[in-house]
Amino acid sequence: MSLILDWFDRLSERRMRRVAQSHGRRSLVGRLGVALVGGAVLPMLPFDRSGQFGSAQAATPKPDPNNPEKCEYWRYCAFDGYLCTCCGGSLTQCPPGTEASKVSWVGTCLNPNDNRHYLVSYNDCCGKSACGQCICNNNERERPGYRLGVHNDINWCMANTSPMFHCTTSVIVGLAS
Ligand code: ABN
Repeated sequence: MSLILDWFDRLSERRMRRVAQSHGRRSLVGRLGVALVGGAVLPMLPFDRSGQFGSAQAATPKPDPNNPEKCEYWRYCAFDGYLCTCCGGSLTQCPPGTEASKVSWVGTCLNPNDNRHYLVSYNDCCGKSACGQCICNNNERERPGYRLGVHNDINWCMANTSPMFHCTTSVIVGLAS
């Protein structure tokens, strides 16, 4: 009988110690210590301050500034309309059946290939309904209507025989001074 009681005593003691270890004062102090040290060390660890995560950067390809069929093309910095390069025309030529607007607006765009600024004339192409392909709206140095020559948000076909707007070309006028 005493053997069984001894065994029961030891078992109870072991259990009680285990409970005391995980819920007692010492364990609380231990956990607090871990939290304090962790809180102090964590901000010292090196981390990416660039604002962009590596994986996100890898997943998003950089826009190509040299593709005239994309809105990111460098000459389109103050463009507003449909790219004529997507509408049967080119960077500088209106599509067949349309004619260049008699008036236009200008933008000043940085060419990343030679790091120089160029004056770009944006001419709407007139005479057909809206092309509807490759819409593009960039507004670098663009100004409201009271600075008409650098305002892009109106139909520049207004002075043509047909005021119908189709798409827009981007012609280099020269180096910006
Ligand atoms: N300059 C392009 C355009 C045409 C019609 C309406 C808004 C903008």
